[in-house]
Amino acid sequence: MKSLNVGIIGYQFMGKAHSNAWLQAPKFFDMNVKPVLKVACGRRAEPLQAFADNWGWEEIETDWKKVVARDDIDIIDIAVPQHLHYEIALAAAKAGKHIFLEKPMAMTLEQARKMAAAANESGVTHYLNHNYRRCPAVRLARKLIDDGKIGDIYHWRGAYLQDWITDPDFPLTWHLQADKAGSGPHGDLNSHSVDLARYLVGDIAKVTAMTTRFIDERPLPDANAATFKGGSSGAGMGKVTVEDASFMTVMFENGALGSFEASRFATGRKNYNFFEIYGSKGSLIFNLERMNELQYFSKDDPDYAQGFRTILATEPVHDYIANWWPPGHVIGYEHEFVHAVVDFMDAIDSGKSISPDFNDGVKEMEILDAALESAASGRTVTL
Ligand code: SOE
Repeated sequence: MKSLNVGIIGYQFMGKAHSNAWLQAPKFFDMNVKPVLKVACGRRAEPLQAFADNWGWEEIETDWKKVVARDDIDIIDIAVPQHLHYEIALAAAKAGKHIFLEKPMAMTLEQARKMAAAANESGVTHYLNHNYRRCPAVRLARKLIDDGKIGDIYHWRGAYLQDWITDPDFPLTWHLQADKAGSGPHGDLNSHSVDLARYLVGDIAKVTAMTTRFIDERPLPDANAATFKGGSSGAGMGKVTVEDASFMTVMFENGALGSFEASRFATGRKNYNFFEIYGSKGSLIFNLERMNELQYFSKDDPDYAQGFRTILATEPVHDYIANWWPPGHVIGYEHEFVHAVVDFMDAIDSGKSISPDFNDGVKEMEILDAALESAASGRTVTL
């Protein structure tokens, strides 16, 4: 059995989700090439060693450049905040390493374009981890669209809503600092919705957007503050330099009209990645908080029996499910990352590309940047 050595850079939330995926993938899926959890990389050796011990990474390293330079490393998994993506991805591409990159792709469109150029030129497999594309219920939505069951698509209504920073005492973590995150929920969450919309509806031609911020200053964070969890250092306050909410409307190239809402102030919404698609023959509704279900309305049903039905996408016929549990034994958020690892390793083995890749990431960044340009100018931006 061929194996490839993975070096992961980052050991917080995404480092854990990725480690679980590297571990579980060969346990549940037949893979021609298996990942080896070779080296984990992060700045602080003590928590990094605990992370490596917990997940089974063979070694630790505190200098990512040394990981990228190693001849025995085949894959670089970039699971750190986006301000570090550009430098690491360029170095990994130059070193001929396959790249598994967390979203959002980069801090700027210019960085994204250079990353894609380097990855394309180096011939490595490059993947941008929009995990929700690999949720079986989302794949079912794509199948219904491809099978013509939805017909011509008129509308996309997307929303990615969370509420983990509504407390003014939640600290100023890196997510709230433009020099670390680039933007707030726009880049963090709308990036997911834009990727799903591109996957299910198509590319976008025009964008209009507005953004706002509700809380301008927050307590400075302690060393343990991270995504969804905050601890204040007590060293005073700092300015929030990203938006707290971003709403945009788009015209797709195929004529459909779409709306996107991204907010971390949607009180009561925990990880509400939601979309509705309305077409000439049917409609679809997906809600990540009920991620095993897809609601489907079909005009093909007899007129006395039309209505939104809820399909439980946990049958062996649904993508990936046959490798997990019997029908109805639902799956979770982490399974999407396992599916991404399976498809990524298959792409490396077969030499085929995997979607979304860095080229998709550039298109996504063009849309996200156009939205911020529109929010600044008050005008619609044509891509
Ligand atoms: C925080 O908003 C976050 O962790 C995102 O960064 C992830 O991409 C999303 O899957 C869950 O929420």
